[in-house]
Amino acid sequence: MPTTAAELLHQEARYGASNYKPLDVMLTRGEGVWVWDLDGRRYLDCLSAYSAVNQGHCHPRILQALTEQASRLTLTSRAFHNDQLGLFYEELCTLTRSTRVLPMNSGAEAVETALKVARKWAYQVKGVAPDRAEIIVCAGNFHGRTLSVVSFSTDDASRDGFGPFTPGFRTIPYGDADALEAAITPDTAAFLLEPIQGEAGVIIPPDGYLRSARALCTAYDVLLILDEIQTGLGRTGRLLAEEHEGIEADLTLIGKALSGGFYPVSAVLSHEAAMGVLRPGEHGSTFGGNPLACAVSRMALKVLVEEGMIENSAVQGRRLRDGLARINNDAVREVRGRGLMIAVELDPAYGGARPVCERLREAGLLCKETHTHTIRIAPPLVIDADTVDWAIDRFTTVLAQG
Ligand code: IF1
Repeated sequence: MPTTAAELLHQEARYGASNYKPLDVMLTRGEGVWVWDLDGRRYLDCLSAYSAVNQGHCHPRILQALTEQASRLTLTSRAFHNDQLGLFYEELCTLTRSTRVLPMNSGAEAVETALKVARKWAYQVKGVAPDRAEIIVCAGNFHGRTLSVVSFSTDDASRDGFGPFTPGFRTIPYGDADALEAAITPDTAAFLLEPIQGEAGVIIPPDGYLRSARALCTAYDVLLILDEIQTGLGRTGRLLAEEHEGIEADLTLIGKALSGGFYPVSAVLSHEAAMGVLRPGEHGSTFGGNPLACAVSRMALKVLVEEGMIENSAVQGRRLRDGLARINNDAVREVRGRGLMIAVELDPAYGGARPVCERLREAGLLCKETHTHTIRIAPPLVIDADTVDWAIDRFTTVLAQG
């Protein structure tokens, strides 16, 4: 039975697909904002599994909800009703001011579901001719790894070698409302975007862009689909990032922290007109809406709100961003973000973000680089001020070593 990090790494290399290049750290335990490796070293988790662990690692109340439900009923399939689904539906719709919800598992499945609903809505409600529906997406998007989703990716690594691709998508620059209006045709079903582009490097659109997108989609009868799988559930200091511009999407996608990192759960939130196009047997999933997922998600949402995590994200995010921006080091070109969705962009002359992430690991922080020169910083939303200050201090020291 392999037990050392070296033995476990060998197992991964021998038997696993090589579709990731993880940082050199072998984690074995997590609690709150902290994780521990096999040698007992402690790290501040500044990635939160890409915002799936907003509530902190192994949150005790979510764990209790999981174990209680898991000992009673885990999966029934949707061929039968279960006593958690209706409760999950109502609590999620009430919290997000939605009318309807369709539960899925991964974020990509929620995106695919929204694409299908938008196309069906275009044919049945808007009157677009069969197979002519178009969906507008943004350059720099990240919406998952399924074949239809990578069909409209602008990232070569996500697309190369996976053709032929799903047709019916039109790409425009992110943040450009004029480009959106110019791209809309009578066949346009929907506009899909992230309120803040995560994988692209925490790209925040110009103020008013989401309001303009909302107005244009309303004016031209186009569904506005906001992918809040990463920005949602408190990450940017509001429950949903759309709130920063006071708008409501027609379809909102959530996932990741919807289960607090305990279980793959995603959902498509909608108003009646869009989701109403689906009839029994037209869409589904073996695990979608299962009682274990529902029980875990109900508690994940409950602790997120009851324990003030959303407000804490705003407060500690401001503290962390201001602290990072005050680092007096030419290596830092820009610090940007909303709430605890933060990126530090390094000067290209500094040698890239990956070596900094490796030095940060030695200093006890786990961060992830994106696009060569950018470090993403996204700790769990339960981080406190002392830990924020500790992180700023570590960042300062590590950058000074460069
Ligand atoms: C990986 C990236 C982030 C997402 C948004 C949908 C999905 C994601 C805005 C799909 C998922 C994950 C995927 C994960 C790493 C991570 C990621 F680096 F890949 F791009 F966060 F930025 N919409 N993002 O961020 O959700 O199907 O994964 O549940 O693929 O390594 P999923």
